[in-house]
Amino acid sequence: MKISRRWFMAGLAVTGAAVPAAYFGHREWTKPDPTITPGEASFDVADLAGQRLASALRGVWDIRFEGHDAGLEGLPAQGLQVFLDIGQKGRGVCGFLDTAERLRSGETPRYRILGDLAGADAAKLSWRLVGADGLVSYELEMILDEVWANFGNAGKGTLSGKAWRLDRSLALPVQDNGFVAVKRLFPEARERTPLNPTLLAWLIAPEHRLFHQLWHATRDKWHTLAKDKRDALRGIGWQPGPRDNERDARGPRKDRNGSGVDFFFMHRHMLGTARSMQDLPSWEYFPLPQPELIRDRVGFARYFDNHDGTALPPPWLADGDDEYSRWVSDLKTAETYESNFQVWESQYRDPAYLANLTLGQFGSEVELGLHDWLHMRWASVPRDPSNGQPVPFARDPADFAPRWYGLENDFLGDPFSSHVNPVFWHFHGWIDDRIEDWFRAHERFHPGEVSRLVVNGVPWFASGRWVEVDDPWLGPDTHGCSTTPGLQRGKTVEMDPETMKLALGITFLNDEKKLASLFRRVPQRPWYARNLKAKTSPA
Ligand SMILES: [Cu+2]
Repeated sequence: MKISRRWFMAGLAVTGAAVPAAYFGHREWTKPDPTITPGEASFDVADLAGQRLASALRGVWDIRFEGHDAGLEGLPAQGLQVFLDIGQKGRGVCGFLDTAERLRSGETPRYRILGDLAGADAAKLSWRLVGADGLVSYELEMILDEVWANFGNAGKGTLSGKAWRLDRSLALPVQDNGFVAVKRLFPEARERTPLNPTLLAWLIAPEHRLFHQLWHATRDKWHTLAKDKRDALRGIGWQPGPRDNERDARGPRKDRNGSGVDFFFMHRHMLGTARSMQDLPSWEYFPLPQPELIRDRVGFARYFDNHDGTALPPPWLADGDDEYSRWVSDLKTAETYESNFQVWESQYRDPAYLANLTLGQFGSEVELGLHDWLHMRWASVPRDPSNGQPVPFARDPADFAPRWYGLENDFLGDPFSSHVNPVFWHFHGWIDDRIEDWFRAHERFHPGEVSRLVVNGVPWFASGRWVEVDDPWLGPDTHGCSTTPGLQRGKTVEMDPETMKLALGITFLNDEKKLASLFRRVPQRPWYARNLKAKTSPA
């Protein structure tokens, strides 16, 4: 049995005097107690709830004290901050409290926070402050309150509570020293390493957003689509690859059908155009995980300020889908960096590994593994641009409301918006550079078997034993069926935003009635008519 401050203070309040309270305490001490001191320690890590609490707490907080006895000895009243760090599955809380400047300097902060989350819940946290003399000088009791708490880390969190001086006798009147700490929101990459206005204007144009989404969508979904959907997409020129010999990206033959070549090629093509508008260097290595506060306080501060735009946005929660929430949070751990990303970094620069792969196999492997994970590891919680409210499952892929076209929609997890995010270009640069490693590997192991060739204005490779296809797919521009001009000058019907929305609707909608109306809008082109005839004629 331990006598907590609350319990003790309650005792004082009830009895109205210190002596009876002490007597009351004594009675508790001498009551027979069933608990014993614990045995050997067990290996404990934070459970999911604990990890979520840790993730809500980790970071930089602005703190102010209020009340008659506000403040901490030796610290100014204004400009104070708290740095808090907790290991990924950790239960120990480490932190510092001082002015924002001093926390970022080489000087030792005046207060260090010691605490733990063992058995903690957000409604009641209690940590100690260790002062410069090495003594535990204050106790902080607080509760965590989050805006949009259900989404985890998506809104502002506040910690509010009381600070108690520990060198003050409990017999003295209670001091009035409250505090409120507000968590700083994670600064997005676009605030730190913005794309220039020319490039942005090109990227956010409906045409480009829809193109990038549709290019990924039809090849991602193709193997799952029913024949009427496939035919409708063929009808508007948006089948992935040559008609009737499409190259899906996720079906059972994805690694043999050349879809990986399309993946590498389309992004190299896109990078070339973007780099003509802005210098977009590739990452040389994947950015490192968050530095530990206790070892590198200045690095910790820079990381949470996202100073170079490569820090990981915190994970978020998707209500009712624990599996997805857990996946998002696992993907963002340091362990995942060490267990997966570093392995990819090594393998995809290893000639012995690369020389066994065709370009299509390599592209497919990168696309489905590393590439998807890069997108999600660096993704921030998706938000509705109209009010900033988190939408954990992101925009519906067939929702084309105008608000989604704004600059701030640069969610990395959706090809409609991912290319608007600066991080996209730096990691796609890294992926693109690996194609050159692949070429060098083949030059070393079987020289002359892969030869360079410019295709569609892009430095590329001739098809052959190691390159499956000679016609990498860029959408209707390379495999469309029509040169009929669309509403926009210099564009075919197929590249018109309305046609692309139609194609996306066909790809994603499952409502029979809505689909029937979409099918009616598919123009009956000559090839489509021919196709139908061939299938129904007895010959
Ligand atoms: Cu892409």
